[in-house]
Amino acid sequence: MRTLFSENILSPSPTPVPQRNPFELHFATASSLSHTSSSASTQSSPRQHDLLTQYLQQQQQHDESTRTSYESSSDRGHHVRRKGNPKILFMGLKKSGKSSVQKVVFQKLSPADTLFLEPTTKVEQTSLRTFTTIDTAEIPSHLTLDSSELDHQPLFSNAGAVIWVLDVQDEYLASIAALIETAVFLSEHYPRINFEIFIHKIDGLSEEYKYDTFREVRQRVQDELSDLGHGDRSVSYYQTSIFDHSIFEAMSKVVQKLLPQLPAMETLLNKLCSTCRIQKAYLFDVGSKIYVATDASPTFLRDYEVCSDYIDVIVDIKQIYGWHSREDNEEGGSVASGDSINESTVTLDPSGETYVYAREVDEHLTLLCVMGKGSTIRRRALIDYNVGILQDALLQVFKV
Ligand SMILES: Nc1nc2c(ncn2[C@@H]2O[C@H](COP(=O)(O)OP(=O)(O)OP(=O)(O)O)[C@@H](O)[C@H]2O)c(=O)[nH]1
Ligand SMILES: [Mg+2]
Repeated sequence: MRTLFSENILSPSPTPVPQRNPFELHFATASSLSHTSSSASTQSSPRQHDLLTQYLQQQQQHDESTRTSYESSSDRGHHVRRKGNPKILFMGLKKSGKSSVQKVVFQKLSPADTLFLEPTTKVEQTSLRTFTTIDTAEIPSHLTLDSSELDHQPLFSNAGAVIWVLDVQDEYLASIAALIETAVFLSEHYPRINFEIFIHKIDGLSEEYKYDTFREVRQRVQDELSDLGHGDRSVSYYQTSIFDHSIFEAMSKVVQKLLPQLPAMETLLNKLCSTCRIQKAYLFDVGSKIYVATDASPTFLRDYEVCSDYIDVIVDIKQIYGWHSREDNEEGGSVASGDSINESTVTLDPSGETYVYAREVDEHLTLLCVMGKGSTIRRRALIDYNVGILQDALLQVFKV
């Protein structure tokens, strides 16, 4: 399995410091482990832990030293590190779908039930406790930016992203005019806020019309921003619908840009994928089904869909039966709860060579790996062990 990008591209530094691969450490001792069962995955020697800690410290120092050059050289908005929780503001015209998006993604409302949502009349703020706390706020369409009722400072000063929800099933030229006003306002007053456009309700369009609409909206926005002297404003576009996986994928990408832990998580997943020949790895937030990080190999919607459906199955089974921790299983043994391994696999083809491997990292995060051909059962002990190392590293990343 090869990764798409070299480490040099992933790293913002022009001369990246060579990094030790934490997953290679145990291969030296792999022969002694290959006969052990998956329980080996949470046991590692103090020396390995030391090396892993060393690796993480190097990573943090490296991140610190490159932060300044990265931010100044990149487009405004991308991967800007912020203190505090990610905060996302939803804006858009009336009935464009702002409340629906939030409720479907973060509150598990069924898409069909969004029909009965009441119109939003005042700024509604919500705080969601997932793997981290995500703050969201919906700004009702009647509160324009020049309205005296709208107090910008508390809303925008600590926001990470503004999502403009544009309803493509409606006359969208008025929405484009309003979003340009917002983009210009943000450029002038809050240039560090990411501006994201959800070209929303695409479920009602034919394939061909979907693409044409996407292209037209993007072209108009870019032209108008250039005419107003804000052509360098970085704007991201997503085609979304609450009736399929597209809304979760788009929201994943928006949230990822606000996570200071993203570079560390991506590096760890890349190393894991290249070492264990994993086709694609996702780190999912189970509650919302958004993925908080993935490796650098190309993302296919199908992989994401399979993993996302698998998360549903895991959650359902968990709700019915619960997880049996080793603590429950071992008679009288006092095993720390962190030592229990919650993992499962589902096979995608009759040969059993292609399968999805799931492993719970903590109560919120689950790692899902799409295993390609060649990941036979004989490699499972190594994969389990590697994933155990990754799990420890991720827990440290979130602790820092
Ligand atoms: N077809 C389709 N309809 C959607 C989608 N998202 C939302 N809707 C519908 O759009 C309507 C308006 O949704 P809301 O979420 O209330 O929109 P809003 O922007 O919050 O509306 P206000 O708060 O009144 O400004 C509802 O009937 C939803 O069912 C979508 O992706 N596809
Ligand atoms: Mg609303």
